[in-house]
Amino acid sequence: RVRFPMFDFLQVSELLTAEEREIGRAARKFLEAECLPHINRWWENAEFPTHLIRKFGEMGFLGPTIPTEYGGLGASAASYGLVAYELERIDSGLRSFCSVQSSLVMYPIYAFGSEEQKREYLPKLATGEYVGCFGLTESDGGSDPDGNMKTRARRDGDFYRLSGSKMWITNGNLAQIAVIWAKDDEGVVRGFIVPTDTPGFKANKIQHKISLRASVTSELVLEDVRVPASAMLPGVQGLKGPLSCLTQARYGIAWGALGALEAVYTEALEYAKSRTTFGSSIASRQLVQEKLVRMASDHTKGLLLAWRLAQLKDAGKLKPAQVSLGKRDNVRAALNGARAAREILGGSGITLEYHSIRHMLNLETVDTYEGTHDIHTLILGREFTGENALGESP
Ligand code: TGC
Ligand code: FAD
Repeated sequence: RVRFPMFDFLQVSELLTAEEREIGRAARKFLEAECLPHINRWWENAEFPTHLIRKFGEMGFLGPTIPTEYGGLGASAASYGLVAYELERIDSGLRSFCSVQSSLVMYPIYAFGSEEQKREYLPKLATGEYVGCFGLTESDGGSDPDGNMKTRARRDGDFYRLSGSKMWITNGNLAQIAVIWAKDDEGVVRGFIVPTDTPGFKANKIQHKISLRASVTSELVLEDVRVPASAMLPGVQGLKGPLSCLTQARYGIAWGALGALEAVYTEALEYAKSRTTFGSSIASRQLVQEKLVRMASDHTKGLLLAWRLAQLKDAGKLKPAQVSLGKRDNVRAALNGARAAREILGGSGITLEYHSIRHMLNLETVDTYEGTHDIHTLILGREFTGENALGESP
């Protein structure tokens, strides 16, 4: 049996189907050829490889779980997870691009859109002809999207007029369409598909990031943006609309972070074996081995967790709090692993000759977006105790 080539101490690959392993293997081959040799330069220059968007579509990275009739692969949850894993093994920014497109733009259109919206947008998003972005967060505080949502959608005959602004929006300056969450005249959260060339819509690229540099992040400004009422997603209302999308993306991140952890573990292990101090390799030192064992152990447990989430997801039994556990713990394990790998690399670890510090800096964002580490702690605290320590939204 051909094993999927990820670091896999407990042979989780044996739990995958042949098709899932093949999807993972193909993704790794493509990304090692097309992205790995260039990623440090793209990151240093704050460039996203826009020339690869169509190829991501051809590879099935955009909406893999969306049914084939709408342009997706109709693939399993584990396949989607493995694609996220392989993308983030190269860079969290590449995974972010695909997470937003698949989970935050294609998913809400598929789950909550009209048949017309699905037919109009999903095939174009699947090929990469269209890029989408997802506007939930506002500048006053992303952790409480309901309490802090000032963007309004006012009904005007057969139209809505959207006014407000969104902050920290991945793909904002690349997008042809934005899924914008706004409160209607009754104060109910609704989702709108907004073409970004609509008059009054503006995207301003956020500069000077020292994390997720190979990803485009933007502020969106909506000044009386007029869209037909048919641009509204009819199938959902309230905060559970955007939060359901986040559950999809957080699930992918639980897998993706392990790709970054594999990358830094492998780099640190190879470096440790080849570096000699005081007459022998640093890999022979107990302090270095402790760091490597912690990384490998966290990866092993995280992979079992991610695989179990995939099973529950395909069975339709996955609960949001279970996804919070995967996102919270796997991302923090990867961030701690990247810090340890950077330390094992010594002075060399602070340069872009190696990959660990780039992963480490990226993972600071991943630990923050899609619900911060502490917000997921409080979601889990609420689940386990029945007590809400998040505080009430006004
Ligand atoms: P709460 O009362 O908990 O829930 C309101 C309604 O929503 C339902 N719900 C969920 N549904 C699906 N999935 C989830 N994860 C859900 N969580 C809650 C809930 O059942 C309820 O439904 P109903 O029918 O009773 O109305 O609302 P709350 O205001 O107390 O929520 C608090 C909290 C912390 C859970 C929530 O606001 C939260 O998750 N905050 C963090 C915000 C966040 O993660 N933002 C991410 C923005 S997007 C992003 O970061 C993209 S990065 C992309 C990339 O580049 O990869
Ligand atoms: P705040 O909510 O202001 O939180 C600040 C601190 O307070 C955090 O440490 C938090 O854990 C803590 N805190 C907050 N509330 C509590 C509480 N009740 N108890 C204890 N501690 C608390 N958003 C989108 O909508 N779409 C995107 O595409 C997108 N992409 C992003 C890309 C990047 C690079 C970044 C950095 C962010 C992106 N985000 C996006 C926004 C992201 O989801 C938010 O940054 C995140 O939800 C946190 O919101 P905040 O930054 O406003 O921090």
